[in-house]
Amino acid sequence: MISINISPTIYILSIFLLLSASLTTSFSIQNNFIKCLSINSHVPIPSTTIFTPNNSSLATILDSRAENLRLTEPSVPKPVLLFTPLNESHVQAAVICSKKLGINIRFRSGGHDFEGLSYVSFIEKPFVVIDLANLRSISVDIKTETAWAQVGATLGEVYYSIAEKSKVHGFPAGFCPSIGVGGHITGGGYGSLLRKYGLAADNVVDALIVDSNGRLLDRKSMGEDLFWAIRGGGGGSFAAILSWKIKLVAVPETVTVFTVTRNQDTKLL
Ligand SMILES: Cc1cc2nc3c(=O)[nH]c(=O)nc-3n(C[C@H](O)[C@H](O)[C@H](O)COP(=O)(O)OP(=O)(O)OC[C@H]3O[C@@H](n4cnc5c(N)ncnc54)[C@H](O)[C@@H]3O)c2cc1C
Ligand SMILES: *[C@@H]1O[C@H](CO)[C@@H](O)[C@H](O)[C@H]1NC(C)=O
Ligand SMILES: *[C@@H]1O[C@H](CO)[C@@H](O)[C@H](O)[C@H]1NC(C)=O
Ligand SMILES: CC(=O)N[C@H]1CO[C@H](CO)[C@@H](O)[C@@H]1O
Repeated sequence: MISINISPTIYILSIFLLLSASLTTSFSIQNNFIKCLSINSHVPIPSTTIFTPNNSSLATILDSRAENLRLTEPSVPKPVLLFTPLNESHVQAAVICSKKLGINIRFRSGGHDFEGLSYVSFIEKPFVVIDLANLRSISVDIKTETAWAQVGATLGEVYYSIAEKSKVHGFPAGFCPSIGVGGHITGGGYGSLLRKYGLAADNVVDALIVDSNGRLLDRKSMGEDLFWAIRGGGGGSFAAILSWKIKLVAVPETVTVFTVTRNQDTKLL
């Protein structure tokens, strides 16, 4: 029998050293990422867009668009950094830096992912969350019956912007107004206009993306294969989407909405 005696002092000391080593590592990951961002972005990065565990507001902003509350529990892995880009160039820099530094990256648009894939990573650590909520402008052009919607816009904001310009145009997408157009269209997107017009992804005519090399591409420069894949292949799989160009569809000026509730005893005629 071999027995190893470790004195409590050494034991406590080594735990302390281990802990402080891992803290130092995570601080240096953050510092390296922040440094790398500023080197690789063409547009200055305001300090108000970067949140680390040093910022007391990290948890607030992280949880603010986390639709699945079970995934906001303290036991669930947290990002080492959350970045809220204001410009396309910021997203390009984030992709380049996460690749360069070997950090996992999660993109979040509306945060409605049921499994929290946009703000939690169970497999690879450390990870950063790129929250695209600030990229949410929408421009509707009734003449060409199209609109550009940045990914941080919600479905409700898209529907509202269209309705402001026309009472006879709409867009076939999901029911819940707080869903982000970013994640929604990457996975298809079905709603009440499904039967007549198909999925949201069927009604996309162009997109602006950042590919895994940090290049900013549109439909023409990405090519038809990638353009096909991003419309249904699932979020976070092929590229970071920055905005979608959507085709508006015709809707009647007046619609009637009603809910039929029925139970086992209701007779359907
Ligand atoms: C209450 C509720 C109601 C819903 N109703 C409907 C419905 O009526 N019809 C329907 O079809 N679906 C519905 N859904 C499902 C919803 O469409 C999907 O969960 C969708 O992926 C959410 O998009 P998001 O941007 O809000 O989510 P997020 O959580 O931000 O993202 C979802 C996924 O896409 C990735 N992603 C996000 N943004 C980008 C981006 N810019 N580029 C690349 N990848 C990105 C994320 O990393 C994640 O993997 C509903 C979900 C909820 C919670
Ligand atoms: C966070 O705070 C610690 C301790 O004050 C510091 O060493 C570290 O550099 C800070 N991290 C960042 C990213 O500024
Ligand atoms: C990003 O910055 C470029 C260059 O300054 C500018 O042309 C572009 O409009 C900006 N994009 C957004 C979304 O603000
Ligand atoms: C919003 C905010 O205060 N962000 C700061 C969080 O902390 C990092 C590093 O500690 C700063 O660079 C950010 O400016």
